Amino acid sequence: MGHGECVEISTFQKPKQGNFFCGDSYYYKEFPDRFICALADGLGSGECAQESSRIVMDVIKRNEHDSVTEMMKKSNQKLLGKRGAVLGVLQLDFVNKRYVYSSIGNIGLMIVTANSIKKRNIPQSGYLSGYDRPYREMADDLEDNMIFIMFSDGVTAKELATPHFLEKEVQRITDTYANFYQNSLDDDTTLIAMKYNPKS
Ligand SMILES: [Mn+2]
Repeated sequence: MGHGECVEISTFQKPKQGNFFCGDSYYYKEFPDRFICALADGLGSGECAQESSRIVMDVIKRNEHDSVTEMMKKSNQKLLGKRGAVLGVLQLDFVNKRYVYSSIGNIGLMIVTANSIKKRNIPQSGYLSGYDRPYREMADDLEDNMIFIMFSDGVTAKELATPHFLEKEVQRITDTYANFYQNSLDDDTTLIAMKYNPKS
C-alpha cells in the first residue's frame, strides 16, 4: 500500500487466467497540491494489449502537469497505428478541493463518500485509436475521506454491487476483492482503491 501525504492507495492487478502479460497498465503520483491516477486497458489481451496501455502510461508520465483532457488527447495521438486502448484519468486538486475525471471506454470509477453514498461515472463508449474525438470531464467537490475506486472491465457489475466496496480502508477493499475473485478472472483485471485522507 502506498502512503503519500494525502492519498492512501492500494492496488490489485492480475492477467486473464492463463495469460502471462496483463493488458492493463496504471500510473499514479502525488504532488504537493494534487494527485493523479490513470488506468488503461489495451484492446484484446496479451502483449499487444500491454504495449498500447504502456504507451498511454508513458504519455501520462511525460505530461503529468496537464489537465485531464490534455492527457486524454495526447494519449490518443500516440495510439495511431497501434492497437486501441480505453483510458480513465482521475485528478484530485487538494487546493481547490475538487476532483476531475474523464474516461473513454470501459474504465470504471466508483466514489464512496464518508457516508457510504456510492456514485458511478457514466462510461463513454469507444476507445482511443488515434482519431480525433470529443472528451468529457466530470468534476465535483473533493471531500475528506472520500474513496475512489478505479477498475478495468475485468471487474463485473455483480462484483461491484457487493459490500466489499464499502470497506473504509483501501487495503481491505483490494484484499477482499483478491480473496473472492482472483481465481476466476475472465479478463485482465485491475482494481485501484484510493482514499483522500489529508493528515492536517
Ligand atoms: Mn479488459
